[in-house]
Amino acid sequence: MGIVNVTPDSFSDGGRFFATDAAVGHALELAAAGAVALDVGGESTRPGADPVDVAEELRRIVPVIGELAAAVGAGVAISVDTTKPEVARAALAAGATIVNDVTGGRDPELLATVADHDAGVVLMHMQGEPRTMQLAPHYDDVVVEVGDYLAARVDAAVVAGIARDAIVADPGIGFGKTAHHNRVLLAHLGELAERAGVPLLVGVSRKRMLVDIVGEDLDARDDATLATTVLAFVQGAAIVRVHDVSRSVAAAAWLDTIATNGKEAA
Ligand code: PMM
Repeated sequence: MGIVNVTPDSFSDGGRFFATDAAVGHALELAAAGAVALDVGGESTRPGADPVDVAEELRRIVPVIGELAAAVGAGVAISVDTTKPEVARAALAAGATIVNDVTGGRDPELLATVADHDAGVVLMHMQGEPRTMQLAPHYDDVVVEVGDYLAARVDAAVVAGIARDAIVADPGIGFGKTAHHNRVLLAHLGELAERAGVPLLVGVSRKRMLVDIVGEDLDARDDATLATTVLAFVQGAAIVRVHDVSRSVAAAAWLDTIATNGKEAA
């Protein structure tokens, strides 16, 4: 899944793709690089970010989604990264087929909207909310708590009328978690997927936990992202959400080749 942030304050691309044309052009490059989904977001969820109102979020993303829906082939899905039912509804009407909700469908109206449109949904775990989530994250057992939370959100989505095979769960790396919590979750993706009962999506791309290891340099951050992509796939994740799609697509192909050759040799 390629990340298309249509925000002036995104921490990772500095708002370079704020204009509609630039966002569409960037998204099409990600599709050409092999993305199977394009995740279009108009509200930054980075720690401490200010909320954006519905009208502004719609103004940012609906034209981008409309243009992308007309331009991409059937093999590429458009996802909208939003927590607001009104925005989800407009995005689905404009051609998106997936809603990526970092609040895990806390708003029942969002789940009902996804069900009404027969759309897919990504349900992410977040402790607290973006403005305050990094102040004092606490878990007694982060794998059990995040896994059981995801399972409960999946159940809520199914009760709302969303098909189980249209649901993906996400442990929410960096969302109300310390560096230690993030690392424990990444080391237990298989157990998390089992607890959640649906495939997992993992987003680590260019995040603070990598900056803490390799520094601010973008190339180094993308190399470190690649390491987490490989880790995520080896641990059984189904989808990674990344800025640099071509690196992750290449790594996934190499991983497949190596794993297949290994099985043939055995
Ligand atoms: N991370 C961000 C935004 N949306 N959605 C999902 N499902 N998972 C994530 O990890 C996630 C997300 C923040 O990162 P960005 O500003 O680079 O998009």
